[in-house]
Amino acid sequence: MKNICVVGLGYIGLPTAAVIAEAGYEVLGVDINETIVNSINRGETHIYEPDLNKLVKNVISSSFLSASLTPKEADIFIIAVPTPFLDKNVAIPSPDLGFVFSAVKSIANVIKKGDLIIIESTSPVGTTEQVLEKIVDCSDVKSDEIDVVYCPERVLPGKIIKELKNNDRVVGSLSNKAGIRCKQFYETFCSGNITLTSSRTAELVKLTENAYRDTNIAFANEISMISASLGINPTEVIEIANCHPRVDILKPGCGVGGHCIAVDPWFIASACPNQTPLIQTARKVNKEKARWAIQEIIKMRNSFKLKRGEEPLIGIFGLAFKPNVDDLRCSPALEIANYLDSYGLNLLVCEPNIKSHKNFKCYSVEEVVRKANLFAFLVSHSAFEGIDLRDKEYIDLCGIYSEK
Ligand code: SAJ
Repeated sequence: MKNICVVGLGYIGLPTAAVIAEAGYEVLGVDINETIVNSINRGETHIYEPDLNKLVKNVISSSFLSASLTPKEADIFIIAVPTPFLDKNVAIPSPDLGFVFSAVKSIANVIKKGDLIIIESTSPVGTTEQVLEKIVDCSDVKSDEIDVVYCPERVLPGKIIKELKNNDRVVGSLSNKAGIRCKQFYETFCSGNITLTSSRTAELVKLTENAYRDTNIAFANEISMISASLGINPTEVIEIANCHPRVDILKPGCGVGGHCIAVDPWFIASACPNQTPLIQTARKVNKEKARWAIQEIIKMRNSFKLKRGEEPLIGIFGLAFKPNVDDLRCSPALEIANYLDSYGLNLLVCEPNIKSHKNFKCYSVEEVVRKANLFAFLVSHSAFEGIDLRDKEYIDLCGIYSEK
């Protein structure tokens, strides 16, 4: 049986390492964070993801998975490190491949002839070719002695384990032989179809998937702002429009967050700034949606203050970047709550998926409903479904509570 080394034990790397270990491979997971490495070796997980905890416990106790700060020799290396962008404060941010290249450097002295190196990190077009060059530069192997392929992760947080085992995959390679090798490996733990193509095509495929979703959500967000200014319920508009057999609009929300959909479209735009007006506008519309949400909440508070002559207590439902996760990374809901807090509004925050937050005390649904005067729904967590707010004033920014 082959030895596998997975570099990066975050939201993608750890579940991937655990699923591969469950399939019977001996897996070494590598991370630069000692706390994470130690906790995994105790069979504990540092992220919340359904079924992950139990799986990690099992594969650690059966010794199919172990974690380390340094890589060891292996037959297959999987790179699953973040690819953020460089400078957020420019019109078109460009990708930061720093983590990918330092992962490559960290494995360079253990790579040997015949190894397969798989990049799972979402990457701009041309990365696979650059990774091969880097490996050749900083190791003893020649370019025709190893196989470097791109097989982007496609899993949805909240469903990672299931999707790792079942989703279709795309493998992009620099040679047909490398692609077939990678496909044969994934087929041993993934039941989805595996399509082979060139590395550059696969790189653009992954970015296209996320840019498509961002654009669809931007359209939904634009429709929601149009509906609000016309006094029409956006949820009802989209639900009815989606009854048409060729219309499939996603849900409007308080903005688009996380480390994928809000980042990856820029990897296309920075490569082709003049050919991406739609992709760039979608990003702008989705960013604007959070600012619009802030203004709507402030308007609701101002009219309460005008009517009652007192400062209202505003119940904020949700801080996470999307429904039913505990992940606050790049969360528009958190950004909105932080802004309103610094603006001086009195907030009562409810985020049922986390225990505490450095800026906010987290209250239960019942407490917020009992104490607050006004309510803003930012994230459609299932814990918020069916809350009885009859006769109460609220704003639904995530389509969970809209009356028809
Ligand atoms: N959102 C909406 N309306 C929707 C759907 C999502 O406002 O109808 C918002 C969410 O609230 C969130 C953001 O968009 O703030 C992103 O959430 P998401 O569930 O759309 O996507 P991610 O970022 O969790 O995962 C995406 C997925 N990509 C696609 O569905 C094309 C996933 O399959 C990828 O693996 C992941 O990006 C990634 O890592 O690239």
